[in-house]
Amino acid sequence: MPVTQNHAKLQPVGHAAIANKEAVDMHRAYATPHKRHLDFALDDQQLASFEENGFIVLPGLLADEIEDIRDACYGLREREDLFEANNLRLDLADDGKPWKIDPFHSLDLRLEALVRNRKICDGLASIYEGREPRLFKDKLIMKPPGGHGNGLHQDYNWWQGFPTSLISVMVAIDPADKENGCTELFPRRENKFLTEPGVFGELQHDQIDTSGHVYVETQPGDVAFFHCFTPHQASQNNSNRWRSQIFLTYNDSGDGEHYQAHYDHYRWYITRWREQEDQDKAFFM
Ligand SMILES: O=C(O)CCC(=O)C(=O)O
Repeated sequence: MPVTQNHAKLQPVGHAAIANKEAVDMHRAYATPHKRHLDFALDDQQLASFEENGFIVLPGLLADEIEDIRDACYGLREREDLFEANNLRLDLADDGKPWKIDPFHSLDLRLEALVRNRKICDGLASIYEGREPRLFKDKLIMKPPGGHGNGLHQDYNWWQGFPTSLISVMVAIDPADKENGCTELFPRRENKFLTEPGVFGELQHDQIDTSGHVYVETQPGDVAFFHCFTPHQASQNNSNRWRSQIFLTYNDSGDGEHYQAHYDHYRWYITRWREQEDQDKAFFM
């Protein structure tokens, strides 16, 4: 069984494309009149590692907070009001168990707070030269036993036309390992978009340098940051355990606000991908 579905025929729409680098630099200068102290900034070695590989793993970063976050995430599985065929937030596995909720953070105050957690935001701000991150997308991938994985891709494939400052923050809720389909990251050797512009599609393994591939085996509260050009994949869950992970994606606030535009785009492509016959009945709830 293929690990993912083929979306190659879908054409993305570029919202808010920022073509002019000079304009972006000027906007960033205005967006950051002064630098704040960042209590949880990445250190120089971590920043250099992120710059070199396009990802960094931060074991235990949210170990103190994870119990509350996990309770909130597990609570969403019990929310019967969410489980409606036309609810675009939900993505179900073949057996009807929840595979993903996207977006999810607004469903619980503890998850709303996570989006603003300073350990996450300061770490990102240190990558963004002191500028605050802005939330762009938030999803909870629960990957139940038997749930499918994701083929090799760069996230920017889905976000073409949006700023290239996008970085995803993965927060481990359940223990993750090779058996239940942990996230796998490949160092970003080339800081660029590698597939055909304007087309949704995965990467082939021979398109990238696969050396340095990492299975991100995690304990609850471990965190990883990875850039939108960083190739990654995850295999099917071949265990009888769930593999819940949060993915929060942010852009550099110097690049503006794109959350709503992203979800407009997302709504557009998932209704076509799911062949939703009656568009008016689809909703985010
Ligand atoms: O579930 C994972 O580990 C990876 C998810 C992923 O690749 C994605 O959502 O883009």
